[in-house]
Amino acid sequence: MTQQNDPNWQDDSDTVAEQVPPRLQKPRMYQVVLLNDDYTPMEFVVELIEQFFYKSRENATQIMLKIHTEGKGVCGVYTEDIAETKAALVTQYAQDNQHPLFCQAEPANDDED
Ligand code: TYC
Repeated sequence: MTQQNDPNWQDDSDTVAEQVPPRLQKPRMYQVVLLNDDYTPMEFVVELIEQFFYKSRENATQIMLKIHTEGKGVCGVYTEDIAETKAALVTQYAQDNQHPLFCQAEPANDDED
């Protein structure tokens, strides 16, 4: 049947597709945290933060000192998969170098420091 003799044919050439708002949510973010210990050398921690978290020497030193004095410190915030992978890689790297340094990923809490 052609459009000329189809009784149900409608010209929709000027119809605008309805805009449906995308139902997307921001991914939950995870912070990668280093924990203090009494044995891992400060220099090792600073270099590790520079290498794994792409921080400047100055920023890495500040983060290391915060961990040393407060017990733990955030090195970076990522989506869950990346944060978990980074934490595992950092802990493994420390173990490979015979240091007890521990790194973990935890949900980032907006109202927490
Ligand atoms: N407390 C360690 C020292 O005095 C240094 C240190 C800093 C260790 C940060 C771990 O995540 C850490 N040598």
